[in-house]
Amino acid sequence: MRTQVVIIGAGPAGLLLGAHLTAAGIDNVIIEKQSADYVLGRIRAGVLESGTVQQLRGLDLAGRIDAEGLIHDGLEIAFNGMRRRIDLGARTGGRKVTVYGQTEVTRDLMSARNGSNAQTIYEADAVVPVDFDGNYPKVLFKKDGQDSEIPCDFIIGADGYYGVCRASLPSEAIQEFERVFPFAWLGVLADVPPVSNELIYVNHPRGFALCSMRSLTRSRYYLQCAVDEDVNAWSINQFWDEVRARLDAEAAARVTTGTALEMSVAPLRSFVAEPLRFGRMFLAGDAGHIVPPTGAKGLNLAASDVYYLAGALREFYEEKSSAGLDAYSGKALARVWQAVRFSSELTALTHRYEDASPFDCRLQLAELARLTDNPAAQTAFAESYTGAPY
Ligand code: FAS
Ligand code: PHB
Repeated sequence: MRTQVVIIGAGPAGLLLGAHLTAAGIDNVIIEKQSADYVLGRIRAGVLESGTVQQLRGLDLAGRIDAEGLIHDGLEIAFNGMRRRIDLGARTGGRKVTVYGQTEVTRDLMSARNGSNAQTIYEADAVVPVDFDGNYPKVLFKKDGQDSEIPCDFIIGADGYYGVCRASLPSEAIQEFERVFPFAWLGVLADVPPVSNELIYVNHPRGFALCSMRSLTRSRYYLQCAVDEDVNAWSINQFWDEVRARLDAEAAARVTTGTALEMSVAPLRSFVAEPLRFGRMFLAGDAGHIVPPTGAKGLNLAASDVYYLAGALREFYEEKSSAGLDAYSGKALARVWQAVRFSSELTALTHRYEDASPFDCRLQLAELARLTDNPAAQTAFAESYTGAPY
């Protein structure tokens, strides 16, 4: 079997790129180490930038988003016992975000791919990209115990932070930048109505909290916790009590409790690998960068990487030009670093640090007051949160 592009990883980055390439008539195979059900079982992002939605719409894959997604043109930031709204639409000339779970995006992309003749190999073992520094790359893997290989023109590493592609590189070929935050997020997904019709980001002396949602009947909550928090040490009632403890009285009174569909701890880190291209192998999405989820950027960065890469591959095959491929890494990284900056800033502003002095805490509150009072600060925040145009 030979193909033009092998994509390693069937998460949102891999599936979205596969959809673009299939639509452009570029032959591609996706190789995934887990099962499709396992990939769908991961509960992750919830907020889509308009660029991400527009890509799906351009691929005729936005039917469910248009029917079920929630358009948000504002959010609230709670601190010092009050809640202040930032009008995202008013500050950006109408840019909004769509609340629609990553799981549903993945489901829509998987369903479209299943309906096409594009091949996806799930539960592949020992996946290894080789010879990508030459002109004849290929991907080796085992399937049902059988050794296989797929020669191709290009390999795309869409295999996430713990994937094999970045790990296959010689250390001298890549520079890594990382900041691990001294806390994590304890997340709960529950079939209860959200506490508000918009997201609430909370800076509280007990720690950060985020009140989000997947629909008007399904909520997603996060609490700042220790990096080594034991998720099994929490009962769902203790979780709801802590959510209410970190909200103002009016919001706390509106929290609807229920059983957890999912409860998990996610670490927070910023990570960037440079460059994102190695001969005929390219990294996209979490394989190349990680942001703390505070800014709701992880999934959206995967989408912008894919947008650039899909355009470059179309240009290569249709116009025989490598200009887009040569420019990909620089272009993607410029956007990545802006998202890292914004996500790191918002994390520092909304989370409580054990070693913070009373002075530091007052400074945080002063910055939050400026952010929610000052039109220029609100505009800068809203432009970053809704996502700059590609
Ligand atoms: P993914 O990690 O989603 O997908 C990579 C795929 O590659 C996986 O299916 C994996 O099984 C596969 N793979 C790995 N190694 C392989 C190998 N050797 N061979 C073949 N396949 C291989 N972002 C937000 O915006 N908001 C959030 O709240 C949020 N919460 C998150 C919580 C957690 C626990 C994590 C880990 C991430 C979270 N993110 C969040 C970020 C997340 O949404 C990512 O940005 C998004 O999944 C990126 O998609 P991919 O780049 O496709 O990577
Ligand atoms: C989510 O709903 O999972 C979510 C929303 C906003 C964030 C992070 C996560 O900043």
